[in-house]
Amino acid sequence: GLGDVTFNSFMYYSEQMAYVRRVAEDYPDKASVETIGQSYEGTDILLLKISSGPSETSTPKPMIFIDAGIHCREWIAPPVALYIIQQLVENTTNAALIENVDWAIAPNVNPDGYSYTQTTNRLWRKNRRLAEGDACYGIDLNRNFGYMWMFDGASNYSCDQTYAGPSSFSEPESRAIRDWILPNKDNIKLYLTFHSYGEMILYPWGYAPIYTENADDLQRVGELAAEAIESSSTINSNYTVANSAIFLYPAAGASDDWAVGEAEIKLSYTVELPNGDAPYYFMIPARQILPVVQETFQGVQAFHKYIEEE
Ligand code: ING
Ligand code: ZN
Repeated sequence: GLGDVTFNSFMYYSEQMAYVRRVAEDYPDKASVETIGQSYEGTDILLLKISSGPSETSTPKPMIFIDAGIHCREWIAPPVALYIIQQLVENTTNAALIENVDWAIAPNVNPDGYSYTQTTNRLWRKNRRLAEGDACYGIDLNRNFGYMWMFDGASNYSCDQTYAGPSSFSEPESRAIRDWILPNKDNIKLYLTFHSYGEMILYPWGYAPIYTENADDLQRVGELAAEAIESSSTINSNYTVANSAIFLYPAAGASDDWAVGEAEIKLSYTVELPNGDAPYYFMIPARQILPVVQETFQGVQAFHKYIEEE
């Protein structure tokens, strides 16, 4: 029915958001929904805030921020975010996970693109805006964030998959993330953005093959999450934890770089979830949703454990 979540099939955007709204309605003492912006086509982008209540000390609770769906063809990412919501809010055996840590989860931040992948082009990556004077539709939201924008690994040509847009934060979808994080940045201790594919936990910098000063921490904490995923995996997942520019390729304007460089969130990762079997890499079959969301939640719990104990 309306407001149900399923991990046996891929949901429509409207169904995903109906679930988010239903959770907020059913659990008003620990979940609240916020509209963080509108997509270019005018669809609300929602975030679910999960909190068991205000801190009882003078320091506010640490917060974990999660987004998914920046790249709309990476269909496995929004279910991972929705499963985290379900487990944190609806599974009372997980009450400890929201006791001392707040969560902010935006499960699908590119609704226009997501709808387009369902109706027209399954492999669309970008958003769906045609910027003034451009030949082609779509800005790569993961090249549009405003830290070292266009430095490397991003295109200024609109028809390219990695088109960074006419300027940094030219897109309402990337602005929505920015504008929610900035006022909350002092509380946010971990930024996670879910993508696919490749089974990688990547950390900044992405704009150039340079390590941050806390790269050892990023590597170590990432490995804790990778181990938690792998040891619970029923699909033989095998994660690599690495600096994204060194291990993968340089790419400026990604959200994880911005989270560190501008929002000063020390721990920031792009999680590249598992793929479907060749040649359907982005087109992961629906039967793989449940094993992926379950094992990924183990990794999220490892991240949470580190944040709580820090
Ligand atoms: N991969 C990422 C991309 O945006 C990435 C890789 C991660 C680049 C972090 C830069 C920083 O290209 C996918 N699959 O989207
Ligand atoms: Zn991606």
